[in-house]
Amino acid sequence: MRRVIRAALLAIVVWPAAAMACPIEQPDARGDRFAARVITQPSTIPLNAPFSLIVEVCPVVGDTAAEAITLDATMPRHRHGMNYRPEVTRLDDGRWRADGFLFHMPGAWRIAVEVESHGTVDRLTLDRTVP
Ligand SMILES: [Cu+2]
Repeated sequence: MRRVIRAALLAIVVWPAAAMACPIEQPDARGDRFAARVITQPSTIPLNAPFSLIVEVCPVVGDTAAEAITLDATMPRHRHGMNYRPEVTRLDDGRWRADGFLFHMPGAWRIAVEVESHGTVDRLTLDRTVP
């Protein structure tokens, strides 16, 4: 009896990961193992004012779900990053919200999404320009 219950619990725990084939048709960023859709709030990134990101991540290889993500941004041409560290919170399976992004200069920025899964990190990047 106990074994049956354990098997049932395992099925419940494993099911969401197995069900997560990548639903993102046009990802904003793509790595070796994961793809992401990144929505900024507001949709136009403001200069020198905080904004948020909604990040949806799904596997493009296999069906291993993302366990955690780390977000950062840099200006590659200027070789510097942000002066603030965004706070990332998990919304539900495969979705995160990041608050406290702030781009203090106009120009080309690169947002990096590092996706952790089973002890590995997949790095995805997307470029955005702040007018
Ligand atoms: Cu700069």
